Amino acid sequence: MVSCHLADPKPFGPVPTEAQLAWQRMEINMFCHFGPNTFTGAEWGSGQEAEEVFAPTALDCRQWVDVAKQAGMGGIILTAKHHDGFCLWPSQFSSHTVTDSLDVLRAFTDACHEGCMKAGVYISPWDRNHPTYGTDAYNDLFVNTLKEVHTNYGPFFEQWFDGACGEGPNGKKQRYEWPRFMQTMNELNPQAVIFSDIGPGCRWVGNEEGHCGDPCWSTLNTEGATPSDNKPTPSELETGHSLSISHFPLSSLNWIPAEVDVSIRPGWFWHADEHPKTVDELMEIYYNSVGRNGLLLLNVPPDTRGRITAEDSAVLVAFRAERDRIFSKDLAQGAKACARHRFGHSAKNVLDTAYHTYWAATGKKAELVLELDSITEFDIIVIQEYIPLGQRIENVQLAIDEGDGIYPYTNADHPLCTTVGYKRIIRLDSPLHTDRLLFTFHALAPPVINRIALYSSKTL
Ligand code: FUL
Repeated sequence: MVSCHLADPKPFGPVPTEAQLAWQRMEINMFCHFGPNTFTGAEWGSGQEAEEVFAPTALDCRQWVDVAKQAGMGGIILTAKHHDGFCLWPSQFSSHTVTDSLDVLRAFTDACHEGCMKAGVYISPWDRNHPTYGTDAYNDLFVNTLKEVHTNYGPFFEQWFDGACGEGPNGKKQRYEWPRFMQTMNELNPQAVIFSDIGPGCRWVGNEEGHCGDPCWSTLNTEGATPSDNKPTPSELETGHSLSISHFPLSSLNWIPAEVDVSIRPGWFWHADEHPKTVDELMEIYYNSVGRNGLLLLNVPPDTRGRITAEDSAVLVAFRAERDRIFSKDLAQGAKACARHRFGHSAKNVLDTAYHTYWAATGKKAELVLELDSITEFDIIVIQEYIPLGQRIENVQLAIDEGDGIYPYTNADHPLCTTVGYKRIIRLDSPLHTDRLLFTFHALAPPVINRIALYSSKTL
């Protein structure tokens, strides 16, 4: 990754693996819920649907890839098996599947491969169809299913383990053998980021409304927890656990960043009478997920043809255009950045766009001044911590030059923002006009920052 020299700061606390870092930098991915529910109007199929119900009339996974690309997404995760147990590939371990000639998972992975799109897979442990569900034999079956999918269709960049655990056809709940499932995944594809309510690759954000908590730490205590039992509460999943407020020893915290799964429509599956969210709603979700240190996994369900609707793709294209409009011109470019204290890596590094260059401060309270060429109007500030060295910042304060001196813009009770992490996008209540900004960072360890940028939400 980065070459080390003597003045490199040491990592602080848990840090991401290379796969987790690459995952976080994807920022927005697409989720595709597709299966018998697409045709029956259900959200949770009973598992008793006839296989023939699943009959897309014009399946086109290349179109999903094209739409995802136009929306600026780098990965798509397909529900290869939802709770109804129906497999979108002809599995040898189930009779509730597509036919050989309608291998959707193959069409999906081929289209992703051709289109340089990363493919991910959702395989629900809860299975309302399989006769063995609720017995020990089901755990063996589930391990075999993972092996079948990852060996024949992989590699996948992400494996999604849904946390739902309901009853099977025999009226029994399954006791999932999580350590075995995770071990199997490690053997099959150690690079895959594994999603479950508690990771280990990434965690559920605790809600399905499209927002992280504030703060949102990528660190989480999972001691004694499994994805089904003794888990942190939804509000703990929203905020994560910080070293400062937690009573946990450092060793019990792990790097498990938040993934914000939310649907573009009211349901996860396509339903004829539902419509997508507006661009403004999607922007709000973007600010509250990617802008708060999360990864946005936006569900865009294909319809009964097996295509993403024109209505959904139009909103996605407009959503991308709006992000491009605001974030293509960094008003801090050409500015000077200076800091009295630095640990080898100078403050000017916060202004370049290279990921692995950063300013390393020397104290837990650190100041950085940004001097702009001229008085500039902006209403959005983006800050990125260099997370390969850990998440350190607890809050940020801002003071600005008002022409006759520098005055605080925020105070201790209302900081500019709480923790930063991979990316923090701060929207100001009203535009600021200034040519000098003084940032004060309060951190658990000397902050390491790789980017500060300024934007205007107005059309310039
Ligand atoms: C939930 C499931 O029960 C929903 O059907 C959906 O798949 C969502 C992403 O996760 O736990």
